Amino acid sequence: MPDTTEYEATFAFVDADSDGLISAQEYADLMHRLGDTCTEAQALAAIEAMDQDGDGLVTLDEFIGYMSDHEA
Ligand SMILES: [Ca+2]
Ligand SMILES: [Ca+2]
Repeated sequence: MPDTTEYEATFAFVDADSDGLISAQEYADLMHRLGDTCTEAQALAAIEAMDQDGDGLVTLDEFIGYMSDHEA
C-alpha cells in the first residue's frame, strides 16, 4: 500500500477552493504562483493527462492514481 499522505497534501495545495476537484484554472493559477508560465492549453493538457473519467476535473483518486503511475 503506497503512502498517499504526500499526494493528499499536494492535492490540497493545488485545490485552492477546497472543493475536492482540481480544475485547469486552479492548475494554471498554481503554476503562476510558482513563478512558472502556463497557458490555458498547457493547463488543459495537464488536467486531461490526469483526468480518467473525462469530466475535465481531477479528483483526489485520479490525482493519486496518476502520481502513483508516474513516480518510480
Ligand atoms: Ca478546486
Ligand atoms: Ca475526472
